[in-house]
Amino acid sequence: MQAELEEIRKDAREKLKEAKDTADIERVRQKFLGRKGVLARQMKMLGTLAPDEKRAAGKLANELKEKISAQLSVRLEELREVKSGGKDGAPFDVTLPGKKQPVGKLHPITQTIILIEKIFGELGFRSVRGPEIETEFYNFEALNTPGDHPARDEQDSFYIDKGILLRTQTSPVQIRVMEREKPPVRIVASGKCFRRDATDASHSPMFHQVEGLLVDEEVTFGDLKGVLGVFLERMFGADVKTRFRPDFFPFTEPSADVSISCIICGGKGCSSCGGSGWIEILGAGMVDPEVFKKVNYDPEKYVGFAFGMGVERIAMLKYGINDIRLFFENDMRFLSQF
Ligand code: 2U9
Repeated sequence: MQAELEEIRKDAREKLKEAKDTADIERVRQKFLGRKGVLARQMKMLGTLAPDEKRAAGKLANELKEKISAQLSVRLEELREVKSGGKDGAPFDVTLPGKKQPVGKLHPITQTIILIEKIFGELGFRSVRGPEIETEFYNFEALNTPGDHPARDEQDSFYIDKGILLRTQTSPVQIRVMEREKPPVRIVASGKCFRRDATDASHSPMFHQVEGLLVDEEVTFGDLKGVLGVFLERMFGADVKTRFRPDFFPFTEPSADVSISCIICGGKGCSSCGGSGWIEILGAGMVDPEVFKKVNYDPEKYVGFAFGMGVERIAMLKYGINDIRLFFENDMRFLSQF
């Protein structure tokens, strides 16, 4: 009997070692400890033994039963740990170092547009968007740019069909708003614009603009200077000086080219500002009465000012970027810095 119990002990240990999952363990339990199992059979046979032998073998059989039962529990625990990956029963090992998840961000151009819109929002301007595919009427004619104007040259624009093109500026959005709404109007229109420019460090055939328009009664050039002065100070710092010089745009009269004192040298003159101490940053002017006529606004009653800026240029100056192409190459080493 002793020899048989020893055989059973070895066999149980072997089978438990081989067990791969809880189902295997249950099978081992049934085989050795079950009601019709190997040990139960041995217990039954005890009755056939002499009293002394019976006592000794009974003791051994009971000890073996407890031993196998304990080994079953240990093996079950081992298998649970392998499956869960951790000793504490969690679905993963909480002691392992975590994997860093890459967090998405807004593109620096989008961030810049949002910042510009926020500043003008605080000055009472509402943000508007419009179609990127436009008609010649909205993109040119309504903006006092007739068919023989140099800006209408097909070379400068991407035409989709006769009279249909990718917008070259965001101004058609303001025309659409004026057609829909009566003054007072106080809006900033932002988004993608397209021109047939060869790509280099400062040009891209796709770029972004933010343009503003304010129409009301008794608006002056002084109001325009005040609004742009506040914007440029908030964008580039309280120390920045602004300079307005005469310029020409078909849709504004008079028009101005607006510069800020160089943010690199403070106005002394350096390589960034070409030695002049000034950096051209946006264009502006009083809305040409011809534009008001196109949208049925009374040019005798209403006055307005408008301004426009290239977002890439603003972002390049603000963040010290020297090549516009960096914005559109989708290199994470560049983008993740913003
Ligand atoms: C309406 C009437 C007038 C928008 C204006 C500018 C001056 C200007 C350029 C800056 C750099 C375009 O991206 S850029 O090349 N823009 O200088 N834009 S006034 O004037 C308008 C707009 C809408 C109805």
